[in-house]
Amino acid sequence: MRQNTLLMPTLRDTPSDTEAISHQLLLRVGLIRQLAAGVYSYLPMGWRVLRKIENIVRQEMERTGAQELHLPVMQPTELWHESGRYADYGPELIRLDDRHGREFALGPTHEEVITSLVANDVKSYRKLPVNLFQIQTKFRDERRPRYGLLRGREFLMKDAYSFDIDWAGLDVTYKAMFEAYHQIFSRCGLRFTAVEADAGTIGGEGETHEFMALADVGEDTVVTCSSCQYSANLEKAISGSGPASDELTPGERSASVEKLHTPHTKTVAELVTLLGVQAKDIFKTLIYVADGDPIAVVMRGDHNVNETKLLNELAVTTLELADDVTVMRVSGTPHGYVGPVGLTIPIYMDDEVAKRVRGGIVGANEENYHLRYVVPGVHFSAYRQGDYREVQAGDVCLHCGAPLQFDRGIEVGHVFKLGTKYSEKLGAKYLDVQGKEQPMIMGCYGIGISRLLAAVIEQNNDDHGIVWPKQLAPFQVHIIPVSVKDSAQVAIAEQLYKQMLTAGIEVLLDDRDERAGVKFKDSDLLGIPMRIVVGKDAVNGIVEFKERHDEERLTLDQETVLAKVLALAQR
Ligand code: 9G3
Repeated sequence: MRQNTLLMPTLRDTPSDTEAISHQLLLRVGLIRQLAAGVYSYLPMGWRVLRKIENIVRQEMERTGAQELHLPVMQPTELWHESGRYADYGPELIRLDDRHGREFALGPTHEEVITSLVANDVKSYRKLPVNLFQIQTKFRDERRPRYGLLRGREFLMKDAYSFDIDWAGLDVTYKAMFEAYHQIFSRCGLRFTAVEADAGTIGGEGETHEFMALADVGEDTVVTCSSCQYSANLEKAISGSGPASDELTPGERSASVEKLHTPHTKTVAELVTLLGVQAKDIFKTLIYVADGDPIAVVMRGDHNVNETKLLNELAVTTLELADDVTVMRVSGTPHGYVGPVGLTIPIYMDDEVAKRVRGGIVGANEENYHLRYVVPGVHFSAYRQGDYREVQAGDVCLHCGAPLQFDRGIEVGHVFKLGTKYSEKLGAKYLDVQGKEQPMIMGCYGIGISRLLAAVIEQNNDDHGIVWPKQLAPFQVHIIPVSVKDSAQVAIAEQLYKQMLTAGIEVLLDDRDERAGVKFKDSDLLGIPMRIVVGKDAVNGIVEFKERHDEERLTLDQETVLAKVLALAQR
């Protein structure tokens, strides 16, 4: 391709109000332009890379036997009423009325559409399993689109939906997708990890995994064991805690609760200072409102509530910390002095509290007072006990005891075992070999294509611009004649250009009448893996060769540089 007419408007400076490096570079290199918040145009070079990613995804999906199809963006909202999800997403689900007043949603995902399609056209076990995928624009009206392509309101997703006759079949399909995802992200040159994840509102009875691209800008926290394979999203992560404290002596068990005057001591830290105790000897009580009902969570003072775990335990849709009025109403006490003893609302006690058989310090449900030697199960009883704790630095792996490490991750893929959640609601049934009607067992598998483009840039850049993994670079070679007014330079550049085109190399020729400095800066920004500079030595048939990822510059004659490019391009 000749660069003179290429629409690639590079920017010298970092655009304002951009925090993510990928957002800055996508704009500076001229790969995207913003049309509206969270809504982007892909310029030729951006679209060229996106299509390379899509093709890798297509190849690996089709290798598993999945079939590509293409579903509408406009979805009749009747389907969302049928699946029962219409109200789940509120303003995030973009809706419109057509000219006849019929309501449509702009598809944020396609479970309802694909399941109703399969329900109508697949009836027999002989036609299963089937795995259907598309690469389609999705719409989600995020309240706060941010970080460019990392969180947009209109974005490109590969979404696949599998239909099996039973769970064993789904396990086979899920495993095939899992392996295909490893292939896809590896071929994209991404550093990633697959983590156990929380199914969230998508529901479904089975396991789910997320594929996380490791990057500091990532909104997710990935917990990984430093020695065994354990890896989980923090939302779901579990860990080994310290040893259970030993049994109480009879004397200790009979020790009665002691009331402590603790004026103006509302936080764990203040209690630790006032009483000279450790945070783990304190049991803090947090009041939440779950689907409108108040509940209490009792947690060790040095631990934090994992609200995703709590949501799953409660099986509610809304959960938030109670406001002061509610705290006063349910405990008769202001913040900071609430405790479990005498509470009438259901108490959810974390496992780590139950292990503190020697008892702990709790709010006395009286302002400026706490209680000491309160033993779980003796002085208060829990409505439910479980793991509601957020794993934290210093915890050890539950499986092998090694220390856990914490990384930031960008979710670029998410695979789910759905079971019959949609096939029941939308009537996707098949006749089994006995002629009996059975619900299909489903799975769904997403990859954020446009988000993946940004994640690759997050992981592959330096001070001068993008350093593409060679499989994704918009071109393999960049030929730069220093001056298009120098006929010797132009002649060599044109010759090399034609030789590479003939050899099937993807080559970009910078034929612009621009200063050398501008050409080199733009070349560094765009990050093509190999660069050939045709300068003053052109008269002797000598050019300069440099790879984008290192500083070494070679001066080579024409045939040597061609041979080198061909050799590197094949690898
Ligand atoms: C909505 C809106 C936003 C959503 C959803 C529905 C996320 C929604 C979860 C999924 C699950 C999988 C198939 C590909 C892989 C992910 N955000 N999810 O269902 F109406 Cl507004 O999309 N879908």
